[in-house]
Amino acid sequence: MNGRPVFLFNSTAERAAVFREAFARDLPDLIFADDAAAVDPDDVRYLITWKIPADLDRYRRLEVIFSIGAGVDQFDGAGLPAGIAVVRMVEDGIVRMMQEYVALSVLALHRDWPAYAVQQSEAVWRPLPAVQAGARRIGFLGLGMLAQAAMDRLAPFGFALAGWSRSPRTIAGVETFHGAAQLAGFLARTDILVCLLPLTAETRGLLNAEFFARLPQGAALVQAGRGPQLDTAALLSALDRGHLSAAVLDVTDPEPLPADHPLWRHPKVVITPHVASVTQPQTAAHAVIDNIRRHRDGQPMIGLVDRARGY
Ligand code: NDP
Ligand code: OXD
Repeated sequence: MNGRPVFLFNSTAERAAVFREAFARDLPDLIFADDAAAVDPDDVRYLITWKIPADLDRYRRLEVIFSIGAGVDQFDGAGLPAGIAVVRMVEDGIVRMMQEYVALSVLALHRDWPAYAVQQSEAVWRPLPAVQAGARRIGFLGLGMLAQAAMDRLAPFGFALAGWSRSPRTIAGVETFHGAAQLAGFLARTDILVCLLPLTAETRGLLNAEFFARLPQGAALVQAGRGPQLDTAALLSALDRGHLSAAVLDVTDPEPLPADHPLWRHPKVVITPHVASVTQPQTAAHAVIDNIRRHRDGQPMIGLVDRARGY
């Protein structure tokens, strides 16, 4: 132990280069390390990583684990020592990219893009009935950082916006629902459903056959939360019966999706490989440095995870 606290970085070399420079400039008293073997484990106070390393118990004086992403479901929260704070990534780059992805997907579904792609593959020139934005009801599962940011982008189009959360929320211009008792009412008024929920014991498998049955005929799905929230067989059945019209999936279970999976070739499904939103190192380094300063000053960190709640 040499006494100087270490910030241990466990992600790509490209991100490490950006973080190293920012830490040298803004937190010079911390040692920035991206090689775990080169530091004394007793000096490590902060760790940033996507997955928890198998040898975490080496770091007996670790105080904070930062997720390199916005989600923390990849950490086995239950297995972490109680005294360690867990912080998810809250940074402008993630927010901006999710705004783009959700706006792109909702507009594509609103304007029947998947159906026109099928028509194009069959050389069919046939206008479909157009619904005006004010008559299109968009519903968000989750009313957190990303959902609210995405709504900000969609609001100027005039869509009818609603969202469902665990606890009651009041958001200007948004019809809000919460809790299990209000889920059915929320789904019944939703034409395009956007899932931006964290993966927890409560949300795993939530999007199942019974859930889809509560959506109106012809509704569509954007799934940008986590793959295990979705019952894929139930989705395929709802699409094949025509109850759902289309789905845009950024997350699947498993990831990557196996080459022979029926989702890949389904004409009503658009798949992207978990790229809706990606941590941007410049803005992320700034956010982590700000949080370390907060932690040192005894201030609450932005994105601190409630470990009992799971997000
Ligand atoms: P937040 O923690 O800010 O918001 C989560 C929202 O989900 C809150 O509104 C919360 O309710 C709600 N929620 C949680 N559990 C339940 C439940 N059981 N029933 C109803 N509502 C619930 O998260 P973010 O917006 O930052 O991120 C959401 C998720 O997006 C991440 O956890 C991750 O899984 C996913 N993500 C996906 C990415 C991608 O590229 N596809 C990139 C980044 C994130 P309440 O308001 O009451 O707390
Ligand atoms: C994240 C993600 O959680 O990329 O940031 O899914």
